[in-house]
Amino acid sequence: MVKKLFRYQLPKREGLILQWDDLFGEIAPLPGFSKETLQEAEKEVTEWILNGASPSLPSVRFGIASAQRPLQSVRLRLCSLGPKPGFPAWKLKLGHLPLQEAIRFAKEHKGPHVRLDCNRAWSLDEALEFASHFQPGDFDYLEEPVKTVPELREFSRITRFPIALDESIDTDWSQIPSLKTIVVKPTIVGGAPKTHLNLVLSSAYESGLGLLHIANLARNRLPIGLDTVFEEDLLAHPIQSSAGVFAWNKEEPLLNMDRLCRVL
Ligand code: OSB
Ligand code: MG
Repeated sequence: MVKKLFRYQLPKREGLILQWDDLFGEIAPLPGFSKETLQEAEKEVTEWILNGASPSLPSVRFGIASAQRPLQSVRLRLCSLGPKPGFPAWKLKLGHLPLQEAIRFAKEHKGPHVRLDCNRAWSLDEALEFASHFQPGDFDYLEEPVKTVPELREFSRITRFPIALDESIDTDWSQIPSLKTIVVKPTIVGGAPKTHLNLVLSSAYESGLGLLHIANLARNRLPIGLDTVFEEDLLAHPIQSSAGVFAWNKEEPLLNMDRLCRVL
């Protein structure tokens, strides 16, 4: 049982690659979203390799589980980041826009295939003002409109807008009456939970290796949130993500090993 640890640095991302015999997993906490830092993750996976200490950090649990699963070829419906013709679903990021611009942008692109994401940017009043311009059926769902869970419960109760949880996944789901979808980032939460609600798997800007492991976890036909493929990547055979499809054919070798720097 050979275990090796590598570091990678891409123009827009850094992380760790764990090799276990001939399988690979990615450990790449995302600053601002993960509770752990890359340094903490490296320390924990190193202790797991050297002493078998059981891992607790989400990114480390996802990476170790990944390094025990052979990757399969995938072909999945893909949700685009931004309005892109031909994709079966669109994610529109609203949180960085002034409220009136967010309303204008959402009016321009409304439709049952449109997922809105605010990343908890709004106050309850701002979210209610936004909702007053729309009907609950105008979009697939609204992800994380407000800053706190009590505000989210109020927003859901008042507007009945279909809601998706992402950052607030650890709350009591039964408190959100119009909850429709759970967005799961395996790097952030450690794996994919079981639920009867709609489960949408999503990237935390992993390299292609992490994206493929997430794609391999998909168990439904909902367009997957993996429209974050880097131009410069670790995969020897790139992911084809165009025309609304995320596709990859299993071929050796898996990785460009010269992009990795061994640390253990
Ligand atoms: O807000 O859901 C987010 C990626 C990294 C960090 C946060 C988010 C995202 C994405 C990924 O939106 C793409 C997607 O989920 O469709
Ligand atoms: Mg989100």
